[in-house]
Amino acid sequence: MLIRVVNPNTTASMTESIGRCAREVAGPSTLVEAVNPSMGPASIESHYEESLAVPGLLEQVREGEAGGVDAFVVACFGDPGLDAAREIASGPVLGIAEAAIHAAAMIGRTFGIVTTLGRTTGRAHELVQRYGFADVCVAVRACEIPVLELDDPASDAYGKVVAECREVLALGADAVVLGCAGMADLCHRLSDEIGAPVVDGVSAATVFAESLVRLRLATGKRGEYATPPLKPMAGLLAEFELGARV
Ligand code: 2AL
Repeated sequence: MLIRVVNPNTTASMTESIGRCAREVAGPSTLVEAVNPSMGPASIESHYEESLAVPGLLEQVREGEAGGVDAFVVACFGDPGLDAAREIASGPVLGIAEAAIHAAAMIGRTFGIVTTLGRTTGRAHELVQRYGFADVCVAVRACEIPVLELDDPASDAYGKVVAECREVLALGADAVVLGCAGMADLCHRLSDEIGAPVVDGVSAATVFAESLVRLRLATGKRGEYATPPLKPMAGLLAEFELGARV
């Protein structure tokens, strides 16, 4: 089975770290390919960047689809372009927020989210609502560290994320959801430190995607997620015309 994990930002070191986390949980007969787009923002922490990350994500989904990928993971906590990716993929496409939120709700009565910048908390609330877990999510907290500084020791990301995880637990959460793909490698250490389950969406989405393929469940293509109609695309987006060269 081939799972393509797409980091929708263009930072290759983050893609490598995401790939390591996904491979750690994938089964022995699953091949995980971690990729990022050729175009787009270096990290995604605003609506502008989220929107501009979507063409590059779709480029990677189209390419993967042509290459026989069985399932895709969108490895950014805003789940950018998830619906659009489902329209052009035949297999399952899972977002990491979607996967983490569902996993957290299965292991706790309540959960909280710890994310990067405060400005991304609105999107996290919106996704919790979309997936139907608004009553289960007790808090969305930000550690105020930009995505690309998470792995800089000078940022003390680990200490700040631990502090926010503890706040979330103090507010009554049974589990903590990590609100950024760049936090994936902190997951087990954090869980040991705070004494509560910490859910990383990259690994949750990888295992869920794998399970759906094994269950022979794919994206329903009869309605909203049907392949979009063919039509001309102008200007910089001309290559995104469906039927055009991938
Ligand atoms: C993210 C993420 O997962 N990747 C990225 O570039 N930005 N999420 C976030 N909350 O900042």
